[in-house]
Amino acid sequence: MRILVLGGDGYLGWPTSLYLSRKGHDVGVVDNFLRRTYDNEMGVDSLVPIQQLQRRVSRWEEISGFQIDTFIGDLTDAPFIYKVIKEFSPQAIVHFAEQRSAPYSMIDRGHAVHTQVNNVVGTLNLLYAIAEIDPSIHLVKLGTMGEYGTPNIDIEEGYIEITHRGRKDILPFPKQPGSFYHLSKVHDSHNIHFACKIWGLAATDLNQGVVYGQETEETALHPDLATRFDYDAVFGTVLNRFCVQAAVGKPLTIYGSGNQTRGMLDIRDTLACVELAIENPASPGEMRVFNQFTESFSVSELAALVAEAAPKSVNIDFIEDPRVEAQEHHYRAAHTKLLDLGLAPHLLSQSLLRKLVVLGETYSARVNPDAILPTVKWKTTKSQLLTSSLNSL
Ligand code: NAD
Ligand code: USQ
Repeated sequence: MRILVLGGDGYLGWPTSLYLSRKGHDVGVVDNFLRRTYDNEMGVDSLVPIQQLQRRVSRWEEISGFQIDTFIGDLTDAPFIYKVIKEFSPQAIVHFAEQRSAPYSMIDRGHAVHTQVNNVVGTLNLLYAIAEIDPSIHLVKLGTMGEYGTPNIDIEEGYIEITHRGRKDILPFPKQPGSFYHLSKVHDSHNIHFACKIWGLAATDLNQGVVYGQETEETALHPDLATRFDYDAVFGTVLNRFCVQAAVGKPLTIYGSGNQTRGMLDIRDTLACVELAIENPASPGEMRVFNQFTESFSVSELAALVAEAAPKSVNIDFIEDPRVEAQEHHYRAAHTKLLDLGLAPHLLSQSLLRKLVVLGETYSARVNPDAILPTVKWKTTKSQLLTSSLNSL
């Protein structure tokens, strides 16, 4: 198939592009290197050195013999994305290309606005481009489990059957996201749902949990093919951070009680899930939702597992939660649809955790110790709010 991967220079987009290319698909990568500019803004860098996109692609072509087309530009630039879709003529589009950090979106007004404009406008441009150029293109969109929040009932896959005052309907599952980033995903989901309804588009919304890991079969073929690995408090995700903290002898940073529970998955399963969604497309007019995670853990459970895997002794610190989030909550989320399509999960293992700690040790000289503790707080003070609103005048 001809598959366009939006955000194909990122943590997940790059290994997905290689994986699909190796499977014999014609892959095109779109990216505007926004993620690399956030590194400059935040004064951090991927733990593992990564090559520029053109270097990565030429190394891949040399090793695999498969070609990957690249298109450098911004999804919020409508003429750009129209041109790419006309030129590449994809049958499926995998959309990873968003600002994906919750803390980044909560820095201040400007970062919240940037996140929502980048994500919501980019996706809206894409929906129009698909509808106007070729409505048969299957859109596979990366959403997030965080769209649901932590309701006191079991979470379903996208939709819930509700009986109200004697009448029954199947409705989108209620959304209670926990950051302006997670909210941008909810806005996207609504826009995609509506576009499927009015234009007959076919879309799969992959409500993905927190991803961990760094290596895939393809990225392991050469150091130039490595994907990024973030450990800092803004872009690093919880388990990846804990492994690097253990590697450099810093205490593991549990926010609050540590009883917050999240759905998680191995990076290799992200690739497999995307492939399953592409191979089994949604029908015209359908917006399907798959909950894309394989296991759930509380933050404290993750810290204990990392401490057990680390070769040296590890301290665990309970620090004040910089976020506003439920720490004691019910968490049981359905995730059977991808398993039904044949997903064979890589469950979290001590051997993988050890490998990630060793990765942290290998690149410990690249760790910026000032980037480990969280600095972004969800609760904005009155004076900050005033400055923010004045800035917008
Ligand atoms: P990432 O930031 O590493 O990759 C995103 C890529 O998209 C970057 O290369 C960035 O430059 C590009 N991009 C962003 N905005 C763009 C725009 N307007 N035009 C063109 N390119 C743009 O993020 P990731 O961790 O690879 O996540 C990919 C997707 O998966 C995101 O949508 C994210 O919300 C979702 N997701 C990630 C995780 C996770 O744990 N990493 C979990 C659940 C969902
Ligand atoms: N946490 C800690 N200590 C840390 C880091 C995080 O206790 O050092 C806690 C957080 O408070 C939170 C949980 O761990 O309760 C998860 O935090 P995270 O930073 O790993 O994940 P999150 O902010 O939710 O975002 C990440 C990705 C995002 C994706 C989301 C999936 O950055 O793109 O959408 O995971 S989900 O969580 O299912 O919404």
